[in-house]
Amino acid sequence: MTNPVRYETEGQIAVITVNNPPVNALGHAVRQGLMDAANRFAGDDAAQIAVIVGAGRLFLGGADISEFGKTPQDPILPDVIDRIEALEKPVVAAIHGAALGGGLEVALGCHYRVALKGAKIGLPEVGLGILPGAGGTQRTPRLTGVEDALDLIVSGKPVDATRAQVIGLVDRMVEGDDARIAGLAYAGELLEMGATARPVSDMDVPSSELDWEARDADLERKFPGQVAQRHAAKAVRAATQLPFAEGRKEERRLFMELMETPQRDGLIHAFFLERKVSNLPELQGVEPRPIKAIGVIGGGTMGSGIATAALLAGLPVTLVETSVEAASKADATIAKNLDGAVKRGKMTEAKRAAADLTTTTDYEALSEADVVIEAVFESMDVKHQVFDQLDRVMKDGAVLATNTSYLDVTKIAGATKRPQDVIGLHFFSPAHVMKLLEVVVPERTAPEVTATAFRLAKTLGKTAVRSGVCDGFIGNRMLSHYRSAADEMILQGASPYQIDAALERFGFAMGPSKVADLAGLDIGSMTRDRKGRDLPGIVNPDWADALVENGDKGRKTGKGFYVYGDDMAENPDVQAHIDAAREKAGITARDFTDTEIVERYMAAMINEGARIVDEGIAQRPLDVDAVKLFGYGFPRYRGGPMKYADQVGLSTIRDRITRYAKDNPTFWSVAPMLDTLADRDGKFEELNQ
Ligand code: T1G
Repeated sequence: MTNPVRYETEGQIAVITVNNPPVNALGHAVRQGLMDAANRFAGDDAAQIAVIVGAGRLFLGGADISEFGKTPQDPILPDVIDRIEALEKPVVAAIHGAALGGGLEVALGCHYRVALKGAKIGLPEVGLGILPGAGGTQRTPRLTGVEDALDLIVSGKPVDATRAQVIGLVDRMVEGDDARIAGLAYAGELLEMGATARPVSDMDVPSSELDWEARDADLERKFPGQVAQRHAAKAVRAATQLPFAEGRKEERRLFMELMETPQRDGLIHAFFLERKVSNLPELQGVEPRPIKAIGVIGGGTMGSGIATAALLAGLPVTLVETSVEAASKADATIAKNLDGAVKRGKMTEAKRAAADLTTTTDYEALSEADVVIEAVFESMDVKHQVFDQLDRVMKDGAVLATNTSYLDVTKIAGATKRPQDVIGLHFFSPAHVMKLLEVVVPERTAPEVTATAFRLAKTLGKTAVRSGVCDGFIGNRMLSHYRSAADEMILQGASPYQIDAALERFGFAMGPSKVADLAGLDIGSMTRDRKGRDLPGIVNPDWADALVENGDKGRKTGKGFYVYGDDMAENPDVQAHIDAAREKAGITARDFTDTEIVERYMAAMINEGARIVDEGIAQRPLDVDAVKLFGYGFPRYRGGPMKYADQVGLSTIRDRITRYAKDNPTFWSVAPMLDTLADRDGKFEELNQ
């Protein structure tokens, strides 16, 4: 293997270039290369100053995440950085693109830092469930002060070069597009000034009046159940209380603790699956069709949200409605969405002014669109009418997408003259905010059309997951199962509020009754799927129907499982409806522990997830994880339901299901794939490879 680190001299300046595409991650060969380069520079009498640069699009992207969980190989990064810092001749980091995590820590080990305008500089480790483990928590506060260091390290959010200079993280910010040139120029100046090595570890940590206990309590509230943020703050605290060498030891100790957590494992799984999920074997080498103009049919919440998403991405949109009034209403909704995006800093004023939206009642206006997405009423008849029109007006090769959330996309496609061009794009509400896009692929869809859908998702900043055609696709099909498990528990004695609270403590953004309130209780009762059929083995919950009969349909009417006023409160009517249902079913209520609630809910989710993979609806377990993480509020630090199952152990999950099946064998039958894997002590992860 060629050395990823090159050493050369230009006059009195040594240039050390890291070239390890795609992101110059600090894998073993790079660490060894940097160590060798530092030693060579130390003994190179011709060179008086060194510049470290990254080849390609960025400086250094950080530690090589794929090495985590394996035995660390010497030299470890902290030692490499110490070696650089201990050099007697000065070293300059010349940053372009990004300096992240261990990448920034290398720059902090250098004596001077110059960054090109626009470079992203930060310590994103907490997002991976760890903390900066190569001196970052000790050196950063010495340069920026305690508050700015905590901001960087605990939020994990990078700053741009301009801000990095303001807070003292870099010495200089320059315009330009060549880090090597910028580094050489700065090094030349430093040489002329007679600048010397200036180790950050020799600097004092500026004093701080911070109440560390209160800050820790804040973090516990802000990141409930998560450990990395609090550990990271503890490491910064150590920097303020201990000499550098001791602080570093404490940083290492906290870092190693985090490395062992399932949260680290879950977050790293999430990092890689976010990238792998759109990397489909079937699309290797398949060119997407061009996407220059978008059509949207329907200007309701969904259609307007989809149009907003496209406009935010700078695509021109033509939206078709059935009447002039409806079209102008869509216009207003979209304008409001875009203005909101400007306010929240998601769109610049200039881009807002350039947003190119046409609303019309004339299908002919779509003749130039490359992709059209219909978001009309969920009825097969209405969809057929829309697709008849689209068949007539759309140009050859245009992609015809339906945003249905449960209708049979194969049937919709089959009714057109061009089934190869038809695909499902299941957006989640609000469509301009939610990250998930389920790409529903019927059998006859052309590969370029699927590739185009994935390209579109990327353009819109969404995470696309491929789903086959089935009731509810991946996400809602699973949802009806774990909601049913919740209903079963309510019937047997748990309260909806205990269930919500237990699952929120587990990490879900919202418990199932809050979700049901948000979606609207009339949208399909808790135990029925979206077509109103009962799921096998589950008693129909009369309580949700009773609420709807009462006019309490959830958030939109101000009352459902909860009463929505200034504060949110439990709806006192609910218990009587549940009592009635229990009486009817002849059930004496029993107590549930929070643990049992979580276990049953997760078992239902995992079991159905396994079926979905087995049937090929999802191609890999990681696709199931992605759907739940990016569309259903599953806690990222648990990596997704299938990852969680691997952590718990598949035979444990199977044992639980077998136990629940004693009372309700129809609903709780073990998925064949789960059974097979559990038999041989396997993991879902094997199927992700
Ligand atoms: N290690 C290994 N692989 C990585 C990687 C990394 N750090 N970063 C990216 N990749 C892979 C990625 O999986 C993808 O692979 C390809 O590179 C391109 O990535 C001691 C503990 C740098 C901003 O958290 O944020 O340092 O899919 O599609 O959009 O304290 O990658 O092509 O096979 O994301 O241009 C801290 C993580 C590590 C940075 C570039 N560093 N990376 O974005 O490309 S922890 C991070 C990113 C640490 C020290 C510690 C982004 C990027 P494939 P991409 P991009």
